[in-house]
Amino acid sequence: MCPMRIHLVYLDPFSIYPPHYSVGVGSVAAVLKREGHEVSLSYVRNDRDAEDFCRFVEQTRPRVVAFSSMSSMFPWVKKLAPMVKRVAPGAFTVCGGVHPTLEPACLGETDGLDAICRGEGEYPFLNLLEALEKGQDHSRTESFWCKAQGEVTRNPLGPLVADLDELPFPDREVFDYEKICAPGNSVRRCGIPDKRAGEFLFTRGCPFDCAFCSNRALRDLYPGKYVRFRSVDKAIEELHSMIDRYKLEVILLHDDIITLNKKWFYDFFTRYANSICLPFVCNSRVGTCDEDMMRLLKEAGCHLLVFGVESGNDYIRNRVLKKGLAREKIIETFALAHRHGIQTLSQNIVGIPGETPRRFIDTINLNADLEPNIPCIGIFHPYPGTELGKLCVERKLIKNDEISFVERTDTALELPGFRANHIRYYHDNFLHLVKRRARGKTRGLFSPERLIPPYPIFAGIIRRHEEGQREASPGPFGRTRWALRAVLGERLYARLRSVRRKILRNAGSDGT
Ligand code: B12
Ligand code: SF4
Repeated sequence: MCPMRIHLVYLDPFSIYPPHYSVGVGSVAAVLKREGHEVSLSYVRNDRDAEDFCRFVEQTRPRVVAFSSMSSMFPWVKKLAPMVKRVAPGAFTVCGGVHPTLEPACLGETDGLDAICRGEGEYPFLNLLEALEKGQDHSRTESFWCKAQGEVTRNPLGPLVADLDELPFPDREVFDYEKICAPGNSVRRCGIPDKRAGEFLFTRGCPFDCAFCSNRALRDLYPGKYVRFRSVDKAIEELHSMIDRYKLEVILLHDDIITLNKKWFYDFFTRYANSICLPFVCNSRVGTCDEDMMRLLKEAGCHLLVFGVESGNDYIRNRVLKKGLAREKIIETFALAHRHGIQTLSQNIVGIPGETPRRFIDTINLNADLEPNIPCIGIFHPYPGTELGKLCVERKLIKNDEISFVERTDTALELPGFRANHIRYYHDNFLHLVKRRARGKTRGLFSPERLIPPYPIFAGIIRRHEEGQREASPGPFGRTRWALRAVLGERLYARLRSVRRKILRNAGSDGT
């Protein structure tokens, strides 16, 4: 095949993350490069990047402009695809990634977009390029939906890559990886931000059925074996070569559940402990990691272990989210990690369909019991194709269907039992509420239960009071001063003090 010029676009507008790497895009780039294609990439975070990208396309005229998009980024594909057609009318435009995979109808709604790729894109994309290059009918390529004169041709999904080892290592150069792995630029708040960190992913797919997660929806698309692993040999080889090349000091393992397959786990981490032993961060799942595994994780250098707790309310966690986790097992697993000296991060969600403030208090309480080193929270988002995403559409709970950058930091739903401003309140104050509950403050005016509506309107006051109390000088006067400051707010309090000072000055005291 003749080499073609392909320009990839990684969309990351308004992201909460610093610039990062995508293993999926890197893998597509590596396969294209192996076939001799010339591959470049624009990393688009804002309007200025978008302008630079358009200028680049106008000047270099690539044969194909290929976007990668999750759901929240798709509005940017809608914005950029017509711009590409304006500056380089001959370019073929295509989009792959989770969003077009689970919401393929987006092709018909997007001007200037010629095709979408559903599912794994490495080999299907090569097939499409071959058809384009030979002038054949590309619209029949497996895994693609193609659009011409408003007509959409829908093709079935091609097979999954059965043996991940046949794929080259994901390409990092195309992403300017030197910059991405630089100290201070770590995607996870893993507590070691001043080191050079590298991201890896050795497995694909997850066998669990969580109703909020795209993984389950992706698995449903493919019959047969969906969960696959790279061989331990290849995984270790990739680690060694990237550690040498980029002088990595911390490893971020993005695999959904690194403890999923015991045999793979023991092989991999025994070799990791013996030959690499750099501190690493990884994801696990409660119920897949026993005492021996925890010991090996520690020996190998595990710095932070991430678990999805999602909700402390049993009904929400197991009936709505279908997480399938017993409360006792969660507590046991966190305690086990802490006993082995491994730090933990708990991932939680607020604003779930069926949730109420009262139910959410259980999440605060459970996190206080777990004492994770990092309690994290995101606002529920109804991702397309997921069980809960579909339920939200059916029940007309979605008030903001243009998914935007506020995803996970604001709610897209209108829930009957949980007002949007309360969801935001609990999201913004989660850490504080968990810490307070963990300090044993279970009663009194400022206990989390008290914050059930309408109390969140006092959130600012309560928070100021809490923070102030810690700094307050002991004794009843110190506390009263802080309580006053909390209730009045900084400005009014300062004014009151200056008036008091004036009065005292007039009376001959220094007024401190
Ligand atoms: C690692 C990871 C991250 C990392 C790295 C991001 C990345 N782009 O890889 C970090 C932590 C930075 C991250 C951030 C976010 N993530 Co994330 N992440 C994942 C995770 C766990 C693995 C992704 C992965 O590497 N998969 C394996 C690779 C091989 O698959 P892939 O990336 O989909 O790529 C393949 C195909 O999609 C396709 N393809 C992809 N692009 C293209 C382009 C073309 C042209 C073609 C032809 C094909 C193609 O071919 C690839 C190779 O086979 C997934 C869950 C999962 N298991 O998939 C969630 C997941 C993808 N993330 C998700 C979300 C929501 C986010 C955030 C939006 C969260 C937030 N609010 O900040 C951000 C968005 C960042 C961004 N700009 O895209 C959701 C997406 C749901 C959705 N429908 O949009 C997922 C599915 C998790 C979930 N909740 O269900 N994430
Ligand atoms: S939330 Fe975790 S365990 Fe559940 S399906 Fe998604 S990746 Fe698997």
